[in-house]
Amino acid sequence: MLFRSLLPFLVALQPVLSFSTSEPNAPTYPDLYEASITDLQAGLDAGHFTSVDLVNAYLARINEVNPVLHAVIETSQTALKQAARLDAERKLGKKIGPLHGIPILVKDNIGTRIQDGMNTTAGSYALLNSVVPGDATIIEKLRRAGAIILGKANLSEWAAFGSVAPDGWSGRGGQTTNPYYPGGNACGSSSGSGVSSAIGLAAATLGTETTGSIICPASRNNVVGVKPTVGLTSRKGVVPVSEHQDTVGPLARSVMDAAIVLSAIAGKDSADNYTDAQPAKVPDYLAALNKDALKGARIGVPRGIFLNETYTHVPGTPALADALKVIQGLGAIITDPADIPVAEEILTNEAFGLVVETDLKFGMQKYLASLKKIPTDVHSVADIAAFNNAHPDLEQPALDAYTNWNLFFNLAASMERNDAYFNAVKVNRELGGLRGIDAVLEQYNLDALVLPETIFMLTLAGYCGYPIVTVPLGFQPDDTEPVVNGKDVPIDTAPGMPFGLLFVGKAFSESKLLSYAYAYEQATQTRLKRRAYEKATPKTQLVDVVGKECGKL
Ligand SMILES: *[C@@H]1O[C@H](CO)[C@@H](O)[C@H](O)[C@H]1NC(C)=O
Ligand SMILES: *[C@@H]1O[C@H](CO)[C@@H](O)[C@H](O)[C@H]1NC(C)=O
Ligand SMILES: *[C@@H]1O[C@H](CO)[C@@H](O)[C@H](O)[C@H]1NC(C)=O
Ligand SMILES: CC(=O)N[C@H]1CO[C@H](CO)[C@@H](O)[C@@H]1O
Repeated sequence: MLFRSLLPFLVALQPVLSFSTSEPNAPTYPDLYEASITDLQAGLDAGHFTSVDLVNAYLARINEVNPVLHAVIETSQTALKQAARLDAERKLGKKIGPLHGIPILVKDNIGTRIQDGMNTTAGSYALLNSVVPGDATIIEKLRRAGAIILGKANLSEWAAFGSVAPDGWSGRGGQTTNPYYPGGNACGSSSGSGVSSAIGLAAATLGTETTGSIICPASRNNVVGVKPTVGLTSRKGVVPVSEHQDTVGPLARSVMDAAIVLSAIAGKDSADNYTDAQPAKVPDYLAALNKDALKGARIGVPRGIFLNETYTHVPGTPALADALKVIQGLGAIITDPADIPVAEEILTNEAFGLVVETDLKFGMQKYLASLKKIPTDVHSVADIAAFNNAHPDLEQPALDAYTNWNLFFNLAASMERNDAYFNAVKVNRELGGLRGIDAVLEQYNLDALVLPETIFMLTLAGYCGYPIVTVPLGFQPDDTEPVVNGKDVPIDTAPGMPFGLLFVGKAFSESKLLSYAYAYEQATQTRLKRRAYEKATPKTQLVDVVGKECGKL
């Protein structure tokens, strides 16, 4: 297996903090800010630390920085018990999967069994103490791979498609902020997942995307994000926005970690028939990683509105030229520009709102009907809007810039699955796919597109449910003048704020996209060039917890 053959090499490459060198078998502890899943498995297998130690260390790290960053809403009451059980199994030589004993945080819109003592609320008090029927399918899969579900990450409430609030704000979790600049925007809606992955509050995290909600926070927090093709990962048990666009994927500190987590959560699920469309067998995403993957690859650069400052500010644009040189240096054949003729239609496409709002109405109704108990008695988007209006103290932050509270819920409430809706579904799919991404790949005979993170590409790939992988590209320059858009409004433009590079391809091309991202990552290692600011950097390390009782931390 590639996993095993790479192990010694990777352990040697990663920064390892060694605290004692006097004994021959002295334990070495990976720095939890960077530790990869491979590092952690090596240390766990060698007996240098346990999964209980890992959980204690991550919980302490969360407690340290959460008052500043608000990245986590809740932590599991059973994580230590899960860890102890997995430690005991490891001792007996039983490893149930590649994530055995590895703590993972998941976005708060992903259902977790109530036995763990955690809510599933999408950040809203409207779902506080609601009872889910059980784990979401992807959580079951994580557990089957051995993962410990450590807690729930904060998010833009309702994954940003309910009330209109700042990125990373939820009623229950407060305002998530970026660890690379005080008060910086962590982007959304998987804000807490991006932040937690960035500074090592867990080994990796899960997010969800409808339009940009994995890729933007991954990009803006200096981590790798994978937005899988819609239908690669089951949405059963996930609070929905749009069945046509929603997808669940990993945010992680390396492409390899993202590939390990994606391999664990991908797969068909009879409870989500969109997963019927995926190939019969889940590809081995780890085996696909190859630092020579870009040799001979045909890569196109779509420009036009995607990178035009008249339409959108793209902080990564100045870094693109150097990235293209690297990609070319790795043997790729670059077509630049490889423009997408229909791209400007994004600016006036009314089908998007029609599809997402209609899906939100009916998807939310179905989700709420699946719950075993809802103390607030909300059963529809209209009920949630009414709840928000009745509880402005809980559900409406006092910000001048955000007044149109229930915009999406109000729009959704009157939608119907009529001819206009079904036509809009078709328009979106074709605009993103046949006339969009498929068309440009075919016209220029390309394997993939590459460009800095830009909202319009996230939008286009969202329409047709196509995959994107983002990998760290750079940071806003140190002499950037911070742009403050209002009191308490997260800051987008500031020194040191990260941005990512996107690899975009056709449906179910994740193996290819991951391998290109891996080749680029191995050649550049941009993530390692900068760390979070002091107060956003957790200090607890394994050395502080190994051999100590958690109560003494
Ligand atoms: C949800 O959170 C509340 C308040 O923190 C807590 O009392 C309750 O036990 C949690 N619910 C579940 C199912 O864990
Ligand atoms: C899934 O099943 C529903 C209900 O049977 C059906 O209307 C829908 O077209 C199916 N969707 C897909 C993508 O197979
Ligand atoms: C950006 O778009 C504007 C308006 O369409 C156009 O005038 C301008 O030439 C474009 N800029 C570039 C660099 O293509
Ligand atoms: C785990 C944790 O720190 N949760 C906090 C999340 O944010 C809310 C609102 O700020 C706090 O009340 C929780 O304690």
